[in-house]
This record gives sequence, C-alpha cells and structure tokens, in this order.
Amino acid sequence: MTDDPELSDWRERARREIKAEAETLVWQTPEGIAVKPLYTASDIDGLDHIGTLPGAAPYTRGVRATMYAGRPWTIRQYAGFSTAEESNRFYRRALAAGQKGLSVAFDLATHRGYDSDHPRVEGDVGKAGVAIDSVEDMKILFDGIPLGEMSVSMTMNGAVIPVLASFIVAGEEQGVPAERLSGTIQNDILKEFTVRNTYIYPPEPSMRIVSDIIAYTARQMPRFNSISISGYHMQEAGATLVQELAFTLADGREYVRAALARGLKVDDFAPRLSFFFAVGMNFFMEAAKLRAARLLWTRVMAEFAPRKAESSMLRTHCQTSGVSLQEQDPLNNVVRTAYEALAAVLGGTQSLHTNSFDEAIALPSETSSRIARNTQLILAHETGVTRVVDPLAGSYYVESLTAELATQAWALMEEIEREGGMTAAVASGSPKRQIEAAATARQARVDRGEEVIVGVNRYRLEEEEPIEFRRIDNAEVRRAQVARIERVRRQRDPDLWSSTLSALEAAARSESSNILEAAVEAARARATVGEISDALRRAFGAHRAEAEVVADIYGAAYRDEPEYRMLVERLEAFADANGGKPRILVAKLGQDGHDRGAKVIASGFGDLGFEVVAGPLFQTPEEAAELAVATGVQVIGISSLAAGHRTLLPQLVAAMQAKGAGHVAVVCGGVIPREDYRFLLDSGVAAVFGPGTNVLDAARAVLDILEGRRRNEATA
Ligand code: MLC
Ligand code: 5AD
Repeated sequence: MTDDPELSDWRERARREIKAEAETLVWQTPEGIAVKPLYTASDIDGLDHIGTLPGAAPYTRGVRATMYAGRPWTIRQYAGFSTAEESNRFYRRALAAGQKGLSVAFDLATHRGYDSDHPRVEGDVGKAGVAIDSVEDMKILFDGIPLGEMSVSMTMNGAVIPVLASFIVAGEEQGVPAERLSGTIQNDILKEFTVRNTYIYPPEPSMRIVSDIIAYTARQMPRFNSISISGYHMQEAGATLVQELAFTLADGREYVRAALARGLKVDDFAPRLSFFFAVGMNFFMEAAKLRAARLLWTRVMAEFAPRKAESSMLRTHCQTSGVSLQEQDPLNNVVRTAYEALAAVLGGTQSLHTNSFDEAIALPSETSSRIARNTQLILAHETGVTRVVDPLAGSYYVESLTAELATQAWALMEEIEREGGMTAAVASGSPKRQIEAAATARQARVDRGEEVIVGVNRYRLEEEEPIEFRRIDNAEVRRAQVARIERVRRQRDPDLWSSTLSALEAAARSESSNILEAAVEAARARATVGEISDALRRAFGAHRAEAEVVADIYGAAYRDEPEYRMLVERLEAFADANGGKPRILVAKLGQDGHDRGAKVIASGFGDLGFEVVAGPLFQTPEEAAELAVATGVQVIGISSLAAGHRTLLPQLVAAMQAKGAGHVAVVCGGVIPREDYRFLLDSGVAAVFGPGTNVLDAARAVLDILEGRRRNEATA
C-alpha cells in the first residue's frame, strides 16, 4: 500500500482495530492474487480499460450497449435424462414455467458415440442425460417445440458429428431448414482432452471435425453458434480462475487458427464463436473474470484483424459451480447457487444455468429444478439488477481484479504460445497437470479446514434429513432404446444407409470434403449415432489417454500435521509388516470421464504411502478386474460420478470373485445417494465414501480394511 497520508491514517486505525498490521489481512487466493482488505482510487489509476463503454471494444463492460436493461440474459437450464419422451415432457414444462432457451444433456453413451445397445454402455444409458440414438429420438426430443423459434444448446463434443447431423435432420423434418435453426453446439474438443474426457478420436482429426463444423455452420446455419469454448469443466476439475481464463481463451485462439487454416475468412465465422464459463463462490473475482475474459478476447482477436465488430465480442453462457455444491445439508446449495448466479449476471453473461440443490446426490428432481429456475426468475424480475448496465464498473476492487486477472491470464497464455499453442500444450499434458495440481492443493485446503465449507468441514449437522431425488431405471431405458433402434434398422433403406455411410467414411479420409455435410446425408438415411461414429472411427482411429497422477502436492500441504504423520507412520508399519506398500487400483468404470475425484485420491494416497495403480478411463468391470488381478492390488477404489454404480459395482465384485480374487476389497466413492449405500454394501462393496469425504479419512478407512479392522461400512 502506498504512502498516501490518508492511507497511513487508515492503516493506523486498522492496526488499532485488529492489533496487527493491515497486511496480515491480505488474502492469497489460489490464483496467487493478493487480495488486500482495502482498495482505493489509487488502485485503478492508469488502468487502460477503465472509462470504456458497454457495446464498444474492448467490451469489458458488456457486449451490448443496453445489456439486460434492453433484454435480460437467457434462462437456459441444462437438462436431459432417461428417454427422449421423458426429457421432452420435462422441457415443455420448464418452458411453460419461465425458462427461455433449451440446453440438452446427453447420456454418456451418446457422448462417446455408442448406441444404447452397445455392451460397453450398460451402466450409462439414460443416466447422466438423455439417450439419443438416431434422428427418430431427436424428433421426439423436440416434439411440439418449434425449432425455428427456440434456441437449442447441445452439449456434445465427442459424437458431435452424428448429434448435430441428427439435429439438423430433425429440424428439416419439422419443416425448419438449417438456416433457420438457432442455438449452440459445444464442439469444444480441446478441453475434453484436458478435463472432461468425452473424446473419441485422436486430437488431430478431432480438430478437423471442429473446423468442418465451423465451416458448415458459417455457410449454412447463420443463426447457429458453431462452438461453445468452455472453461466450465476446467474449474469443475479444480482449475483456478486464472487457469480457466487462460486455457479457455487459448483454446479459442487455437480454434480461430484451425478455421483460418481450413480456408475460412475470420469475419465469416468469428461472430458465431461463443464461450462458456463456470461461476463459483469467489463472488467478486468471478464477476471480474467475465469482464477480463471479454477484454482479453478482444485482444486475441485483434491478431486476426477482423473487420466486423461482432468478431471480437466474447459472448458467453455461464453455469453456477457444481463442485461448490455439497451433499451435506443440501438446501445450503440453493443459497450458494443464488450468489453464484448473481456474480454471473453482474459479470454480464448472455445465458445462464443455475444448478439444482441435489447436485451432489442425483440429477435434478422436479422440485430442485423448479427452485433452480426460480433463482434466475427472482434475480431477473425482483431484484432490479437488470436495470443498470455493468453496475460493478468503477469499483476499485472489481476494476483492479479485472486488470489483475487479465494480466495473469495473459501471462499464462503467453506460456502456452511458447509451447506452440494449445494443441501442442494439450498433447504435452501441461494444462491438465496444472489443473490437477490446483485440484489436489484445494482438496488439502478443504481437508485442513483452511477453506471453510458450511455443513461439511464446519457447522456439520449431526443428522441429515433424507431428500427426495430422481432415480433412473437404466435397464428400462435401455430396453426402450433398443426396441427403437431395431425399428429404425428394420425400416430404413439398406442401400441408401450403407452408401451414405461409405460416403461419410470417404469424406473423413479426404481433406477436401466436409464431414458434417456427409453425416447429414447418413442421418437422413437413418444411420444411428453409433454407426456414424464407427464410420469415423474407421477413418480416424480412437484416442487413448495415458493415466498420469501428480505427486507431492497433497503431502506438501499436509506434511507437518500430526494426523498426516500418524497415518504415514501407520502405512510405513504396514509396508514393513507386509513386505511392501499397500497396493490400490484407483479406477473409473463405464463412460464416466469425470476424473477429478479419482485423480485427487490417487495423488493423495500416493503421497501418503500407498502404491497407486491409476486405471485408464472407460473400463468395463471385467477389464478393471483383470487389471486388478494383473497388478496384484489389495484394494480397488472406484470413483463414480455418473450414477452407474448400481449396475457396475456389483458386476465388478462378481468379476473379482470369478477370478478367485474375492479377497481384494472393493471400495467406492463419488456421487452416490445414501439410500444406495446398503445396496452396495450388500453387493459386496467393503466401504462407500460419500461426497465431501476427507482424503485422510478415506485412506485411514482403507487401511483399516486391509488390517481387518473394518468391514462393510459407509463413511459419509
Ligand atoms: C441480445 N439480443 C439483443 C440484446 N441482447 N437484441 C437487442 N438488444 C439486446 N440488449 C439478441 C442477440 O443478438 C441474439 O440474436 C438474441 O437476442 C439472443 O441473445 P444472446 O445474447 O445471443 O443469447 P443466447 O441466444 O442465449 O446465446 C447465448 C450464447 C450461446 C451466445 C452464449 O452460445 C448459448 O446459448 N450458449 C449456451 C451454452 C450452454 O447452454 N451450454 C451448456 C453446457 S452444460 P442473434 O440473432 O444475434 O443471435 C455442460 C455441462 C457438462 O457442458 O459437462 O455436461
Ligand atoms: N441435467 C441437469 N444438469 C446436469 N448437469 C450435468 N448433467 C445434467 C443433467 N442431465 C450439471 C451439473 C454438473 C454440470 C456439469 O452440469 O450441475 O455439475
């Protein structure tokens, strides 16, 4: 702080109040930003973004001149579950109750390009989203919803070609030509390789797919946003806000380069690039992040010398943070989501999803999704926040944060440039490692109680009240889907079907064709999502990721704590007595690619003194059992976040028994409703760890099991 006499007086008053120097109140955020207890005019002196106006470059204050005073943000709730019929009913009710745009959540089978009848997806069908196998499902999904009027976002990256093609054909058959379709396709594959993991093909052909979609939509779908460049999942995976900003904008820059390399002109596609950020609990910093994002994107785009103003405008969707929500005392999540929503709106988002309070338990129920939607309706209609554009402008703190975030994110973007851009950085795995390190460090802060989570590591309830949640019968959904796929296969013209699929494969092999264009023909001929994906798999091959685990982050944060040391000593004693460290396989089953939990556990357990085998993603229970036997582990730890646990865990236990390895303990953790604990324990699972479990508690429990001190218990 400067030597200004007024400030010196303040420092003196502060010292008297707190009996310490004001500097002791400085908060070092996870981004490495030192947030001071007081900001003054001197903090924003000379910042060059100050004084600009909304609707004009660099758009710090918003991409529209009037922002919400002219038109409020779009209330766009992400949803989808079970069958197309059920999701369609849900959408219609939501639209009648005040929602303004649609956003489709597909199940993981669809994401990964498998039809519902594929043997690898038994636990995934209809679970984390809606099962879509063909145009027929897509038509049912939007039945009675006029696609010429309603904008539809589709979160699809891996199987983006068959899904977008099926959407285009569903529109066509509803009487809406492609040029009138409005909405957004996520189509952001780079972040899949970094965090979300629903990739199918290797990076290079995946980038070709992205640019083919940008080219096709630029030509034929002028109202459609060709991509939603997403930082959301990075923050969910543990990224700091600086990492989220920098990696997302660096991804954006990479997509622009890819589209230019495909021969497009910048102004023909850049206005339809869109973005997607998470908004977590660091209230002012989140609002500042969105302001900084717009500022930086304008700077990035200047490199490509666009003529149209729209080419430099960062328009974004936001979603409140899933990881900030807790299983314990879940109504607290309504409050968290409301604050996050307010930050998104103060930051100037174009579109918003507010999460439901049962996030850490299951997919939203009717009740929780109503409250989530109403959170936005109340914000828009009752609080007056829509009346004034960019109301935080001029705040010493927020303006200074905006500049600081921009500076730090830009520095990280420069590092990525030095690595050769984001495709190269993604291939080297460096963003992934940085995010995993941040995630592990955060877990240590939470476990140590440095970062307070009300109802979890402080003010915890003695007893939790059970809540109603949505259950999906995946076996039933699968039966219905299989019946429809069979009907589609029976009724289609086999010659047309096979010739369009061959043409698609040929298009994939030829750089001069557009893959989406060929896929639209195949979708018209009723080729399924799985078949179209397979045609591309034949041309491109499949991507397999190496499982890597960061080390010495959790341990470094914890090493001096007595409870940590005691556990390390117990593990050392175990190793001495048993001729080696306890061995654990940390694995994921099915198509569930959310691996932050698994990575944090693997990393923390490794630091503590376990020998950790990190399993690859997307294993069947049988494959995981084989790996467990081959590596001779004593424990298998399964992380389940996509609700496949009731199907996949009993199968894993059975597979281990069939291999004569029933003595190997199977434990699991993740998003597992308490009501399912008994079922899992009865199926032979040795322990269940609910969301919010401290890593040390989990490690201690696993050690207890290994030492025969504990069996069949749940640790919530
Ligand atoms: C806007 N408009 C105005 C205006 N404001 N016109 C006059 N005055 C104003 N003040 C116009 C716009 O120009 C536009 O028309 C139209 O109104 C809609 O406004 P918008 O601001 O473009 O909003 P929207 O259509 O909602 O688009 C927002 C978007 C888009 C650009 C961010 O990409 C989008 O909807 N994204 C959503 C992505 C999403 O839902 N993702 C879910 C991910 S979930 P025109 O004609 O110019 O278009 C996930 C989780 C997981 O990923 O992992 O599974
Ligand atoms: N319906 C509603 N919300 C969903 N999310 C994920 N899948 C669905 C779905 N099918 C939300 C959750 C999650 C984030 C990635 O998106 O909030 O944390």
